Amino acid sequence: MINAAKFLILLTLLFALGCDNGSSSNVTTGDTGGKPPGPDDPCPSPLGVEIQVYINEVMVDNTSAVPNGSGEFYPWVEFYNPGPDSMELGGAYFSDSIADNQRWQFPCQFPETNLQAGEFLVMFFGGDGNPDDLHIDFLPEISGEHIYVLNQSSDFFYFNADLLDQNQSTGPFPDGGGDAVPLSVPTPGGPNAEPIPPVVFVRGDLDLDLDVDEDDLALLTGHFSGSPVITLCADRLDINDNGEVTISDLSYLIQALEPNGPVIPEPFPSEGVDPTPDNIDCEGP
Ligand SMILES: [Ca+2]
Ligand SMILES: [Ca+2]
Ligand SMILES: [Ca+2]
Ligand SMILES: [Ca+2]
Repeated sequence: MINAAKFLILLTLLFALGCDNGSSSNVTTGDTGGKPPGPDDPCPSPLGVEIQVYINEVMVDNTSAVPNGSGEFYPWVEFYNPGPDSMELGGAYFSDSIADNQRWQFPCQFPETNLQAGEFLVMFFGGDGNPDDLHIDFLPEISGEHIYVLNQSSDFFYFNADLLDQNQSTGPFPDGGGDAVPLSVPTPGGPNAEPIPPVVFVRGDLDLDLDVDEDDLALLTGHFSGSPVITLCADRLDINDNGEVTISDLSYLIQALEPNGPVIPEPFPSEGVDPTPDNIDCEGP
């Protein structure tokens, strides 16, 4: 019995050690083409617990907002060390894929990757694979839902690029680990600005009287026959909330105004925000 218990303890210890080494040795081996892991690795990947740094702000469609050192416009991501200790990102991985979370590794020879407590680091995408260049060596998708991964699992950053306009960034407010929301102004290298306040509207209310009736139907009919309704919040016209303004919205509104017709999707009948992401702008009345 005693021997069996010792054996079990040994097995448990071996398993724990194996797991501990496994995450880092696999990383090293995979990255160096089979070179044995160990202290010889000039740029070892840090363990997850060693990196307490947030992915803090992201701009994927940077056409004119933030130039890089060469005056070019590439997507960028901001990292933030909330402290109290300094953090070294050299050797850590960054990726836009959970399945492939080692897409790019921070180089080790740059003093910039050592973040003091409270410090921000802005990294541009679009590197050319040159390890002497402090650029992320891939380009991110600029539409759809995404999750970014730091150091394989140290931090995850989820955002929906479809909610962002060109030159608009997303991140938590205040800085740190909260949900990413579209921010009122990009702040690369500094504390995040306040979120853009959500725009409220009534779906189907085209004449802005907070009611949906035959007057709005007349306007929507005109919209599809040569008298377009001009509104910054085109979400009002997406009566069936399918993410596009088409003639089907007109037939939906006609039916919705009939007795026992279909109900117009929210926000209706009261003002509210569009609950479903889409590419339609809604920035004001
Ligand atoms: Ca910022
Ligand atoms: Ca109305
Ligand atoms: Ca529609
Ligand atoms: Ca919508």
